[in-house]
Amino acid sequence: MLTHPPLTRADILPEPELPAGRQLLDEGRQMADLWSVGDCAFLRAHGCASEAEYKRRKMAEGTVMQHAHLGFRDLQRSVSATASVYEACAERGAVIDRFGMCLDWSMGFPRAQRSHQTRGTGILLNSDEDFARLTQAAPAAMHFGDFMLGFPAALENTCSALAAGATAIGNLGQYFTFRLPGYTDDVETTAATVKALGLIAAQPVEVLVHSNLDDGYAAVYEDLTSALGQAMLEKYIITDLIGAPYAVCYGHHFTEPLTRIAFQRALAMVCDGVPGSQVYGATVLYKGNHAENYAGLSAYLLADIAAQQLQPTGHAVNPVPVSENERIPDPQEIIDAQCHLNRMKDLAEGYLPLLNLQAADQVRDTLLSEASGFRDRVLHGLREAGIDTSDPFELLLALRRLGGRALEQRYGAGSQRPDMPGRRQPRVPATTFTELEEAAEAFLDSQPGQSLCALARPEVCILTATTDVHEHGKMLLDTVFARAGFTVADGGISSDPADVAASAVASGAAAIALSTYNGVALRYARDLLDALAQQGADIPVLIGGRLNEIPAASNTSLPVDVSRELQELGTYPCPDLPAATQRLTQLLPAAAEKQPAGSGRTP
Ligand code: B12
Repeated sequence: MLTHPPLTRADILPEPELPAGRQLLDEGRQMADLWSVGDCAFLRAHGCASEAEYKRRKMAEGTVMQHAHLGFRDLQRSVSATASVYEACAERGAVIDRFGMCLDWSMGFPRAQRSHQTRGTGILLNSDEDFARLTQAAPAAMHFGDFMLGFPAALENTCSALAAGATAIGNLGQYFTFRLPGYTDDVETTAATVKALGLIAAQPVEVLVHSNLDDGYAAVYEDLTSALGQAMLEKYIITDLIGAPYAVCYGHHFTEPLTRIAFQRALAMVCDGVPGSQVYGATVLYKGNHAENYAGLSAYLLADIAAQQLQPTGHAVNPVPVSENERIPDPQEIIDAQCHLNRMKDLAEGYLPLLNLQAADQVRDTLLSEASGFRDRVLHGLREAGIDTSDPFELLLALRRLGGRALEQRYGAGSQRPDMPGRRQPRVPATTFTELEEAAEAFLDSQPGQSLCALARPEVCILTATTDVHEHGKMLLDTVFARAGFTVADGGISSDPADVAASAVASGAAAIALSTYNGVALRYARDLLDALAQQGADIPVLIGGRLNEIPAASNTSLPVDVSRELQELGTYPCPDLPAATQRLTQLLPAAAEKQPAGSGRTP
């Protein structure tokens, strides 16, 4: 059994001096005289002071709210899409209560530094006016979440969002896991975030601090009790230490109804009275074509509508368009998903009398008791290590530096797994991990999987890495390559090209397997090949995930496939694991000859 040496302050916060949380909060609070919640189409249309007030009204009426996520690189296109999606849905009787703006990751950098940063697929807002154009585009609440809190531009972006009339601002979840390319200053990031939180807390109207748990550690915790414990820790920081209302979002990785509903019912207890922001669609269910993805959409909408009708928590339901696994959706696909939700709200009603919530409430109770244990163990462990857990700056930075995996390993609820040192047996398993495990096993049992096993040898090392936060593709590769019998080197998550090249050389990798999703495949591949060439290394690069980019001269703001360009550049685009096996068979012939076909795999 793995025993962890006790943590010390020097392990986590070795700096002799760090900013004081209380002072940062004060700096933010003092800015409230200059920066306060402004007017916008939503607040005007509904005569309310904040989205929280609106949500409480809808909860009392028993209305299930609708959330639409949208954002194209071109601002004018985003503004007109917001208006036209709202109107087209309203004509069909579907009311969009709120929009979530899918902002670009370069928004995380302060405005003065943005022009030369790598861009993804989202909107870039560069001034107060840009934010206001969106909040005036439709009478729905405008939620600015991605790349706001948790980044060096947190304060600047929060000022603009408040002035434009936004009363739900996020995304605390991203603070823990998202990284900006080429930028590593976590002290500056945390200081900017704490100041922004001080400004939010000092507003005379209720401004919700939104956290998408699945953007944060819920994507890496194997146990849903840790994910709920994370919500408790975040609430402690946001509400108890800072004095702002904390609004949870969850959903991407909750693929089956029992735990999806149980988690919502547990959150109702944790957030006592503060409405949730939204429940995100179970986006990982989208694996097929549009027709198949509609089944996933209907399945989680039924669970979410029922959950809201049985116990309203204020989470607007987010029907994710069925093109989700291809690229960012176009406006018609967003309209279709919203109309689908609206119709499902009628149809779901007939199911309510059939639901027996006993099983869900048993899971809820386990979640609640184990999650509070997790929270208490984390806080106790950090205090013992010499972290001031009453200082939001110290606590945030310590949680971020430790990382989700280490927090769960040290303080998770389940017992340690004798078969896998460092991992625990989840009390309420997160389905993503179970599904990745099943996908790895199914592949290894298949004919291409057997060929990969035959090719593998411990002296052949494959380095895996990701260009951005998406790490499930990498987890799958790690499991498959290791079980096939290769040595796997870790090139990291959100790694910069030069670091991946250096790690590949240092580990003597025979191939690099790169997973990329953010619409930066081509630029990243070019930089990686340059970095390898600078090191005098000729290591083949297999690349998979979402191989697309928005062309510089695009008038649709939609990304296009760049597989052919990646091939011309000299990398090996792989749509799936069988394609990777085929490539490796060509690239590692020596190993293939030495190893007789049909050899076994590592347990
Ligand atoms: C889960 C998910 C997330 C999670 C990631 C959690 C985590 N820690 O991993 C969260 C919620 C955090 C997230 C965040 C974002 N996401 Co996301 N996400 C997804 C989602 C739903 C699944 C992707 C995934 O992990 N699949 C699991 C893997 C195992 O399956 P797979 O993708 O089919 O992969 C197969 C192959 O491609 C292969 N593979 C993968 N990599 C490699 C590499 C090699 C070498 C090989 C051989 C094979 C291989 O393995 C699989 C088996 O065949 C997709 C949509 C979808 N349904 O696919 C969007 C998606 C990838 N995300 C997207 C976006 C835009 C984002 C954000 C930028 C949104 C935002 N504004 O905040 C952020 C990222 C921010 C950042 N800093 O990078 C877009 C990308 C758009 C594009 N390029 O066109 C997508 C397509 C959604 C969409 N339609 O808009 N996301």
